[in-house]
Amino acid sequence: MPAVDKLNNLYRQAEKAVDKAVDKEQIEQIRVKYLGRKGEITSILRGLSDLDPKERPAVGKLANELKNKLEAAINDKLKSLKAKPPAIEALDVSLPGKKPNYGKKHLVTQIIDEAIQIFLGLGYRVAEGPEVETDFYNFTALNTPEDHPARSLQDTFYIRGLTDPDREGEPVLLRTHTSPVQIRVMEKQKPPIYILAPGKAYRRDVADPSHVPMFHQIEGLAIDKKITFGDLRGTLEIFVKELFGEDRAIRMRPHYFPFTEPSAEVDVSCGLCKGSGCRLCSGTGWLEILGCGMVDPNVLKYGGIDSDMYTGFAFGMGVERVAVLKYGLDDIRMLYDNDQRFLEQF
Ligand code: 2U9
Repeated sequence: MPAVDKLNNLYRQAEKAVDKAVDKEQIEQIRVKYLGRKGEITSILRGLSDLDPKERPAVGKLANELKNKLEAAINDKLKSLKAKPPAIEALDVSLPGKKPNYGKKHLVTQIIDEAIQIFLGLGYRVAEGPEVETDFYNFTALNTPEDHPARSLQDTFYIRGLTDPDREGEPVLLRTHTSPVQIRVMEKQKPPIYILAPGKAYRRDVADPSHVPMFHQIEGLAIDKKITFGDLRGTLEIFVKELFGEDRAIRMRPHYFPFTEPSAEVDVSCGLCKGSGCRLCSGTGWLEILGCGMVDPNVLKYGGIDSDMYTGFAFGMGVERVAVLKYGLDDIRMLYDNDQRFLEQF
């Protein structure tokens, strides 16, 4: 191909490329390709001496002209790229915005809040107390025998080196239930007492699908004249139906706790199979959710309450367990993995 035609072709290619270029980098690539030290137009200018002497002047003139023209086109393009408004101005403000990722209450907090609302409606108030407790409030005042396994180093987190300033030599520990809160209220307040004690509790359990060493409890205490086991049953029935649904039933089975006598465990009818038996309820039709009983007179005495004048009932439940049963969770630890894809479902 004659050198003049080759030059014209190269220029047309270069011109098209400049036209299409969208940023400085692409322009720079074009400049190097055609006008750089080893660029295609530069090479033709450098190779003039190899051409037929008759062709040289015309090729040399055209090559210089096209080189200048391309330089000018490149400079113009760079200017127009700079002058272009930033992409953000092309934003369509009439489009709906991106939904911000709002936080929400943790499932455990939601269940505690729901329980509080139910019991506020029954005339209870919320009581709180320390998570670092003394042996007296956590065990002794709750009628727990000195040799009870719950007091062992295997089951309870003792705070090494700390002892109760009010009771010489007695250990300080992380409360294993929220019950010491109720003892503290009994000490300060005369009956009638109707309180709900939600909060954290600690036990030396290795985490597995149904245990975590820190968990939450909701406990309740009612002390008044003539409080009966029937009041306890009625209260729990109202609570369970409000929390799980009106179609659910409860049943009570005799049990033993050091702090209540008589004591019972409470089951709710299985919501998955409606009582006929399934995987969730291990074929029984019932799910265990609560423990309860009439407050042992010894416990009333430890709280400074006259057990001849007053009776009371108490109950307790694990909040994480309620979450597992309400939503059929496979593993309690999911509540504390902090995987948002899990947590945001509730
Ligand atoms: C006082 C007197 C009595 C609280 C009670 C239970 C039964 C109970 C368990 C449920 C599952 C603990 O989290 S769990 O492992 N609790 O079964 N708790 S009666 O009784 C009290 C509390 C305070 C002054």
